[in-house]
Amino acid sequence: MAAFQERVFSGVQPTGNLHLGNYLGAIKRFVELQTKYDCIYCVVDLHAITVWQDPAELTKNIREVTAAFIACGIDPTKHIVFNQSQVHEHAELAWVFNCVARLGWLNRMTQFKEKAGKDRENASVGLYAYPSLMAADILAYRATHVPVGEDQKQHLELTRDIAQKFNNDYAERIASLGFKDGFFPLTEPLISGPATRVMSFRDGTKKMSKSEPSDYSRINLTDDADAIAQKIRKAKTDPEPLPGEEKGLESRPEADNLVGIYAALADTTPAEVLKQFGGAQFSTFKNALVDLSVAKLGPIGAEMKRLVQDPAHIDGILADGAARASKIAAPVIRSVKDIVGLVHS
Ligand code: AQP
Repeated sequence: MAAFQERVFSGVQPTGNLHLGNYLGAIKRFVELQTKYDCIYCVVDLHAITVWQDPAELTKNIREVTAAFIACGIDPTKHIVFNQSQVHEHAELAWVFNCVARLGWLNRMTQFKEKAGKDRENASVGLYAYPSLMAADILAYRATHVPVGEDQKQHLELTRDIAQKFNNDYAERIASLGFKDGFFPLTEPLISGPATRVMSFRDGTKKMSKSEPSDYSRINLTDDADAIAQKIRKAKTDPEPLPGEEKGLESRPEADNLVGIYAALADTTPAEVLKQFGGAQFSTFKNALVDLSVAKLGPIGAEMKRLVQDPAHIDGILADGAARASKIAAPVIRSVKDIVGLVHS
C-alpha cells in the first residue's frame, strides 16, 4: 500500500498569454489526470510577482488562466482550482523550506540563471527563492505526482531534495509524532508524451515561451483561426520533405517540433504521424496541422473568451477552491510546526 495518499498538484503562472507549450506540456495533461487522481490545480500568482507585473494585468491574467483551466476541461467541482495567494500556507511553508534548502542547491537552478540573465544583482530575492516556494506549493498538500513540462524537471528534483532533507533532519521528531515513512513524499514528476518541450516557431532550439517578444514564435490559446493558420504557415522549417521514421527527425529541430505538436494534438505518436506524412512537403503537412490546431484549440479559445466576461463567476470558483485547498494544507502546516518545534494554537 502506498505510504502517502496519491494526489496530483500543478500550477501555471498568470504572466501573460498562455500558449501551445503550456497547453500540451501541462494543462492537457492536467485534464487527463482527473480520471485517475484527486487533483489540485493552482494559478501561481506569487510566482508571477517574482518579476514585475502590472497590477491590473496581473488580476486579468489570474482570471484568464483560471478560464483556460476550465475551458480545457478541468472540473473545479470535482477537483480543486484556486490562486496561490489565497492560501497562506504556501508562503508559510516556503519560509520553512528556505531554511531547509541550501544556497548551493539554488545556485544550480538554470531557470534563475536564464531569467536573471546578466543583471543578476538586480533580480528579486523572490526569483532566486522561487524553487522553495514551488516545493511548498506541492508539499503543502503532500502531493505525490506533479505533471509539468520538461523545463520544470530541475525544480522538481529540488523539491525531492528539500523533502528528503526535511525528513532526515527531523527524522526522530517525525517518527515520534507517528509518521512512519517520513513526513513528506518524494514527489514524482509526470513528464511524458510527444510535447514535453514545445519549441518556438521561429527557432526550433528555443522553448516556446510567454516572454519571447515575437508573437509569431507561439500559438496563444486565445488566437483565432486566422492567427493560428498564419503562425503555422510562417513557422520556420527546413527544405527537406518529412522523413518516414523518427530517426530522420534527429538534427531537424523544427520538423521534430511540428511533428511532436501534431502527435500531441491528435493523441498519437510521432511514429504514427510520420507513417501518414513521411515524404510529404511541409506545405502539405502544415495545412493538416492548421486544420487540426484550429479544430482542437478554437473551441478552447472561444470558451476562455466567454468565461472571462464574467469575472465574478471566476472569482467565486477561486474562492471556493481556496477554501477547499486550505482545509488540506492547514493540518499539514500544523504538523510541520509540531515537527519543527514552533508553538501554535
Ligand atoms: N514550451 C513548453 N513546452 C512544454 N511545456 C511548457 N511549459 C511552459 N512552456 C512549455 C509548462 O507549462 C507549465 C506552466 O508554465 P509557467 O507558466 O508556470 O511557467 P514557464 O515555464 O516559465 O512558462 P513560459 O511560457 O516559458 O513563461 P516565461 O516566458 O516567463 O518563461 C509548466 O508545467 C511548464 O513546464
